[in-house]
Amino acid sequence: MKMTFRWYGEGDCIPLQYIKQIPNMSGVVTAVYDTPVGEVWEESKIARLKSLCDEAGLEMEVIESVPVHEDIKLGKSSRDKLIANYAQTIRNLGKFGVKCICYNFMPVFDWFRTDLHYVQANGAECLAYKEADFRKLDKHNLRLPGWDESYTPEQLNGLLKEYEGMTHEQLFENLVYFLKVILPACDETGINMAIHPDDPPWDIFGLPRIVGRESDYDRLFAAVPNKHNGITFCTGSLGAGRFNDLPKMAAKYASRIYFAHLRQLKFVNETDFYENGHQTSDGNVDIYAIVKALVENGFDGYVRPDHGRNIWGEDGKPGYGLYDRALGAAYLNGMFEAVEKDGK
Ligand code: DNO
Repeated sequence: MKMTFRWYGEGDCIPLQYIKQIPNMSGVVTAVYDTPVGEVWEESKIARLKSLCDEAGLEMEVIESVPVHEDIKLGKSSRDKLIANYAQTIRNLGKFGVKCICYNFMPVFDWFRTDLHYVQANGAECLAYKEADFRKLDKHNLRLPGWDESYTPEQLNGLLKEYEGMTHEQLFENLVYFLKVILPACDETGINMAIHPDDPPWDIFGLPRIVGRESDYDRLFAAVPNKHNGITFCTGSLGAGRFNDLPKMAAKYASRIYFAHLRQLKFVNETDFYENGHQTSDGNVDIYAIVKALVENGFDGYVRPDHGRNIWGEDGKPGYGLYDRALGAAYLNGMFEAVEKDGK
């Protein structure tokens, strides 16, 4: 495995040098952030990012994310041009040594939590989900914590309207259509696509979600068997669904898992949870069993510590501060070393 760390480009307040100082850190997971969704990422922008990483002694082999335009998810006639642009971005990234692209196919919203500043008894701050707070939200007048606030309320309402009546089957067909058109660019460049699960892995605000459980992956790989069609195995997203058996899924799909987001969550009742330190004993996600399942089944992809808490007085981007993610990386490094050595 290669340990990596998410870095939000030049706007990130965490310097690359600090990331490099974390033991066993091979590279960063980053993106071009100033190109509108749907347009081709220019080579000059990718080159700039790459040279910053090179200077810091870090690889740039994983991109998270190249976002998918809503028209592609909606299956509109404008999608062909947008998908061609996406394929061109893949080709451009391939020229700079990128090996894996993380993306998602969630309509309108990306990951979702109801609280970005949940304070734990020990004073640490983290992200949390509370069903009762979720139910209070009015989808037409949303002020959601964390997600991209680039939509005006009018745009958001317009978009939600366009999705009205969209079924899971249609959304799935639109995903398959998208993959079939871009995969030749992956065959050429060797880049693996790694779809991020829906977070949380169920429909929200009446929008269909199609990547959140074992049967979804079975269906996806049956429809698109190409080996470049792979997974970002996000334990926090999949783990929010109590119906998912994560070690089983990790074992079953290990050869398709190109990227693992390892994070912890702790349920406080049937539906509500908060995110916690990475350690298995800190929550409901059995990190040890997942790492073991991955390693024993030949996983050889990228790993990153995911959502950390804000600790030690840090006021970092929620989920993405330095300290707790660095602790997570150290824990995961030890876990992989032990499990890998045991297997030899
Ligand atoms: C949350 C992240 C996601 C992820 C995208 C991938 O912290 O894991 O936002 O980057 O869903 O496209």
